[in-house]
Amino acid sequence: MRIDIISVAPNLLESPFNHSIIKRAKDKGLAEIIIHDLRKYGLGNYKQIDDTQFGGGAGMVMMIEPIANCICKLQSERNYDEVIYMTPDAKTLNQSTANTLSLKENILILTGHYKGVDQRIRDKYITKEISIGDYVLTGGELAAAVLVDAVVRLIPGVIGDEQSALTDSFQDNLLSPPVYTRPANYEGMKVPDILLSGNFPKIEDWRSEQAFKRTEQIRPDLIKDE
Ligand code: 6GU
Repeated sequence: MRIDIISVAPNLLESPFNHSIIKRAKDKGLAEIIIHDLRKYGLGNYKQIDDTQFGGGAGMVMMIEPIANCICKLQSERNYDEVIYMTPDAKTLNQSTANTLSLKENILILTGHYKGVDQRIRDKYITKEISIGDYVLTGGELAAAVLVDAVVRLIPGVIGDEQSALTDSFQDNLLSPPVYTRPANYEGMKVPDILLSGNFPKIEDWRSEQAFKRTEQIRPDLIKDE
């Protein structure tokens, strides 16, 4: 999978993609992530990328031309399955969206800053808008990093133990059950007997039951949404 990200703060995206699982995915050739500095497409000597709002109001708006020029250049080089705009005024990312995106070949992600981008960019180029939650971040970069992490770890071969991505919280709309490792007794706090029993069908039943209980308690909305 190839992921292109357009950003005015490319430095913010360096660290998240150069460690751990995402780095391994890149090293294995399973994911290619390329950051494009929007400033290079800025207008005039000052490389202008934002301007004041029509109609007045505080905050700058990202201009059409630099973004359009950058998107058009990239689209002339390959077809994108989705052109995604990261913005708080969009539907919230969930596991189902991450699963769908993990099957795509080329994704282009635009990250916003300031008051956001001129609406006409959204109307003309954007095929999908994603928020990562009901709060406001300084810019879309960290949100894009969250999206890329959620998607790339699902690409077949990225996580060694294939089973592990499938049993994550949310993969079945349930939170994960509690997990334990050695020691079996820590200062009198014991691991539930069932997990030491070796009875694997019973252990699975217990885990399902715990997952359901936890979801009911903490995120009843996940069960109601079914
Ligand atoms: Cl995608 N961008 C920004 N700036 N803030 C957010 C967000 C995105 N998702 C939640 N908050």
